[in-house]
Amino acid sequence: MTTKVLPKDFLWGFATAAYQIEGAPEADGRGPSIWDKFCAIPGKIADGSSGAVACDSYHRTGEDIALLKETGAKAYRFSIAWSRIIPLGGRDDPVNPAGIAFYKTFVDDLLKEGIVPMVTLFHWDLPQELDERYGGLLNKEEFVKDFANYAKVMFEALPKVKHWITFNEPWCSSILGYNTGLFAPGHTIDRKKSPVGDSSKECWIVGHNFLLAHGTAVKIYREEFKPKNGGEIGITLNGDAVYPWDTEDPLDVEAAERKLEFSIAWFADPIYHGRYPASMTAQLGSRLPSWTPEEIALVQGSNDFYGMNTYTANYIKHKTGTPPADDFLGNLETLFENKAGECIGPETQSFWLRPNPQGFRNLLNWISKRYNQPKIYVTENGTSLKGENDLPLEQIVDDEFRAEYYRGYVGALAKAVGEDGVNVRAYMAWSLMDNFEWAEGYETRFGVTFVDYEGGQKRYLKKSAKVVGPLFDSYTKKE
Ligand code: GBH
Repeated sequence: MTTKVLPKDFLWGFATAAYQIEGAPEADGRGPSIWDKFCAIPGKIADGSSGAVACDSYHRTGEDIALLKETGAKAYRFSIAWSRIIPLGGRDDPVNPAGIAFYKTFVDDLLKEGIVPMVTLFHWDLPQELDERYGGLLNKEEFVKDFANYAKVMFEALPKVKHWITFNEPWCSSILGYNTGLFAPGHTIDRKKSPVGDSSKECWIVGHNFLLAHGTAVKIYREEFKPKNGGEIGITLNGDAVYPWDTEDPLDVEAAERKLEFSIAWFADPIYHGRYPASMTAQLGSRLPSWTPEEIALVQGSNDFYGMNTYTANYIKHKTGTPPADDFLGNLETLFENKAGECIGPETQSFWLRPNPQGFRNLLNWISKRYNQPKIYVTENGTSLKGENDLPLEQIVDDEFRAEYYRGYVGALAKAVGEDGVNVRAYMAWSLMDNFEWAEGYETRFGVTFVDYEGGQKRYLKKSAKVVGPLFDSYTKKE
């Protein structure tokens, strides 16, 4: 059997996000985002840091493109900072030409080097003004209209972009932003952590609003831009693989399925099937917003591709009894050991992440089956490495653990395509370079490039940067 299983035009490359790499929060008229505000609250970010400088990519686009060239990447997924484009965010607020010019030039520069841009419109950095003005993501009427306006401004500004992603991981903005409060804007029911928030309700409202905003932007793109520009648009959802804690216990088997429904199907079922999953309706009742016919008509069928972010796997153990009102997992526990005491994978720097390539293959199959074989773009996949930040440079750049992660995961992808028939057409490794890892600050590194934050943001390619390209080369058909 041939190992050349990926189509010739398979897109592979690396991903980043605006707030994690750009820095320059006040340059050229950028307005503040909810992450600028959140980082300034003591105790929210592990090392007390923020994205104020990060990788300084706003001033180093040339260096970043050179890095991409060195890796041989065919594509680059990056996100746009809404508050650079419309500093106050709203549809009646002024558009900032300097913000537009920055991304326009960047896209042109990428294309000049033969690198395909894949653009995320929203990677969590809502303009701060919208949060203050009307409650931001919680306000269905206003948020949907303002996002649609911003999306349209970008579609108009960047006609050469052919791959658009509306939202990155709405699960994270909804649950971490409005239930646990770990991410901006930090709402949670726990009054020790936040003066505002109702974890039993707000996250589900925000999730609903994301879907509507996505559907609305897609409608605009399809009606006004796709006919002339010929591009495509989708949403990126996060979700990790599952195994029942006890494969003999039907309740664990069911719980494992429920975990996927509460993370992935929450968003993907409305988009592909026109409804929320039954398990969520059953547990959440009227706390889960219901769809009006007009709303669901916007959302159903609104993906040209399925954007998939995935990193790890969990053993799932069911819980008994009525779940608490703030439960968002689906009345279950996520574990790294199963009943037999087997461990799912080696430790990394991220407490939530342990590599498990077989899980990736399983999850690709699950998505493919549940959503009738959509075209899948893996828009993020990667790992941190235990203790990496404390190593000397010569050991950091020799990141065999990360290289092995990519061998395992890309190998699993090739099997899913070649042996299981899953339709995967792109893969973006997370991340092109070490960057601001949100609530973890800079201690956790995900880059295939080391960024020397103390040494003027200089970049050094790690071993893993040189492994991804040859891997895809080995799996991709030449014609
Ligand atoms: C991605 O999310 C992000 O898109 C990217 O910006 C980020 O840098 C990258 O991961 C690496 O972290 O137990 O409440 O802390 C991945 C999905 C879901 C992974 C939430 C971390 C932590 C949940 N993330 N999860 S919590």
